[in-house]
Parts: sequence; C-alpha cells; structure tokens
Amino acid sequence: MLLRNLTAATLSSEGPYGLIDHAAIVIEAGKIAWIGAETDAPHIDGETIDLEGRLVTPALIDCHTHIVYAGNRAREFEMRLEGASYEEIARAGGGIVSTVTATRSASEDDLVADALPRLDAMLSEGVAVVEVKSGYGLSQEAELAMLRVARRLEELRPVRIKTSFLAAHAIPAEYDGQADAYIDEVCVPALRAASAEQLVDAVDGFCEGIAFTPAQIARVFELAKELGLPVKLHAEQLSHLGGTKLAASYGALSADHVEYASEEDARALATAGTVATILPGAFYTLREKQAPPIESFRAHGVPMAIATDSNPGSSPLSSMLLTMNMACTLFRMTPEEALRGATEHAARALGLSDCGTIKKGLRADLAIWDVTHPAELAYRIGFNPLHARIYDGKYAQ
Ligand code: DI6
Ligand code: FE
Repeated sequence: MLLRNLTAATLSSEGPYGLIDHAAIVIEAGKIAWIGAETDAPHIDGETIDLEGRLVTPALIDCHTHIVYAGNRAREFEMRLEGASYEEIARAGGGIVSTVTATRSASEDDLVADALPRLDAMLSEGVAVVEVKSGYGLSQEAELAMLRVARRLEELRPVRIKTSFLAAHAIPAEYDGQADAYIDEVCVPALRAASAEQLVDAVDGFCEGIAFTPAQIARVFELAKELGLPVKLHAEQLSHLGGTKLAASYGALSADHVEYASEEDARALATAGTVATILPGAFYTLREKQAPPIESFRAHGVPMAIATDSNPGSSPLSSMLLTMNMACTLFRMTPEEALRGATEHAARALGLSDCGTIKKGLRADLAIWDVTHPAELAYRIGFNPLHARIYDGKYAQ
C-alpha cells in the first residue's frame, strides 16, 4: 500500500518533528517499507491512497494506565470538592482500596466489559499501544484475574497491550498496618505465579507515604530481576521518598509522576537511561501544586513520556490528546515534546523498539489527522481531529 499526498511527522528525520512535506509512505506486510518525499517514491503494484495533504504521525502510545477496574469514584470526587484530600480519603479506607472491593467482586467478563469503553476512547484518538496495570486486586487470585483481563483486551481490539504487575499499589484491609507481611505473603508469590503464566511484561510499584517504602519496593524489584522482568515505578508523586533513585538503580524503564523529583534524581534517570513518565491528568485532578522538574529533565537529556494514568481515582481520563494539551499548558512542555512523549518516548518507556516513530522497518502503526501542523494536536481542547488509524499496516477503527 502506498500512502501519498501527506505531511509526515516522522519524529525520526532531521528538523522539528522530523517533518517531511509532500511525503509518501509505503507499507508492506505490516511494516514501513519506505518513507520520504513523494517525488522519490518507488513504484509499487498495490493500492495507492491519496491523503489529501493530511498529517500522518506514529500512532499514539498510552504507556501508563489502570483501565481494568470495576465501579467508579465519583463520590470521592465530591468528597474532595467538600474539602477532603486524596491522602485523607485513602487513609480512611476509601481511595484505591474502595476500587479493590468493587474489582474483587466483579467477574473477568464484567471487567472486560467495563474496560472496553475506556480502551475504545483511546483508540478513537489514534492510540495503538496501551499499557495496563494490575493493582486493584491485591490478592494473588484477583491480581492474576486483572492481568488475564488485560491480555483479553488485545484479542478483542486492534491494539497491543503491555501489562504491568502492580500488586504493590496499596495495602488491602486484611493487611492493615502490615505492609511488610503483604509484600512477602501476597506480592512475592503473586508475582511468581503471574510470571509463570506469562501475564507480566513489567513490574511496577507505588512508592509513597500512603503505599510502600523504597525498601519494600526493592524486595519486589529483586524478584523482578530474578525473573528477568523490567521494572518501573510510581515515584515522587505526592512527596519525595527516593523512589526515582531506586528505580534508576534497577535500570527501570520509567519513573512515573516524578512531581517531587530533584535535580539529582534527574541526573540519576539520565545516567540510567530511564524515561520520566509525566502524568498531567493526576496533577490536574488532584489540583497538585508541585510540577515535575521539566527543565531539569530537559537539561540532563532525560527522555520524557506522557500518559493518561487513566484510573478511577486520581485521573479519570482516557484522552491522550487532552493529556498532550495538559502537558503543555500545565507543565510548559512544548507541543513537540508532548508528541514525542506520546509516541517515541512512550515506546521506550515500554521497552518497545519497533514503534513510536515513522522509520523504515518499524511497525506500520500510524495516525492520520485532519490537521496541517503537528502543534495543532496539543493545541485544541476537547476536539478529536483523527481521520483514520492504521494498525499493523491496515486501516482500523
Ligand atoms: N498513582 C496514581 O495516580 C494511581 N495509582 C497510583 O499509584 C491512583 C490510583 C487510584 O487512586 O485509584
Ligand atoms: Fe498510576
């Protein structure tokens, strides 16, 4: 298939956005076979499609989500508007733990049905890869169920799902005050079991005052290392506990949130080659004041990904386009950083090297937009200019 009469934001060639005007793309067997100026395009036997000047980018990647869960937390939203903080609600047994109760009592079929509309919202904005975390089960059985549901989503839609094991997300009521016992008796055996069932692509944790200490997370990461699984971490979201440095010391794929990360943390991420995943949806929802140190990340050359953090509590968001806008407006990232964060660097945050830019040999996962310049993607609010999505070399929706 030859796509012609388009502008390509390749993110891989020279100049801003790796832009190629009057471009063409040849797709063969699900891969980019050729990309360049249309005047140089090779002759092909297959179908030719005129894109009438539209913009083509790599398909978007949402590299941090919690879309598998039951119920919602609209009541908690009301409580926060009445003055309660996210942490107070969590300590009073609401928050994550209330979603755990709903998720444990749902069947796997129910969880699939609940997750699909959230996934479909993402796909409708040109997303081709979604990371999905466990973490609302908090028992071996319920964590494995969540991961099985995540895997099933991939069979039901044209999308790639990458799973992260996140049993170290919160302390369930039955282990109240016994975080160490929860790590040893639930997280560790559940990770062994989930890994044996091939349900785990990466291992995650929540390093925070209301969750787990760096020492507790390190025990989970040691097992991940033994099992040969990459790690990532919710770090420095609400306070500075040292999770970012811990993640970097394990060569993590990413450290996520990182609002309270320091200059030294930025240096550690750069040295380790760990991506900083920026999650403006949670910052916005919780009306946080501390913005992540974007300038330090820039100065030290830390690759920045952005993601929705789609979850029922701190980020009931399923729009990568709105996330791109928030990254610019709230954190002063540039529209080019936002687009790279939603593609190139998001791929890296998932350990994927076959997508995220438009380059010969990579997967033909593309988004075709009714815009003329890529900055328009981050600029509009609540408007979806997607014309079509190409997944695995085929038009998909
Ligand atoms: N940080 C988050 O933003 C989500 N999990 C986490 O560790 C919040 C999850 C929730 O509130 O349900
Ligand atoms: Fe999260």
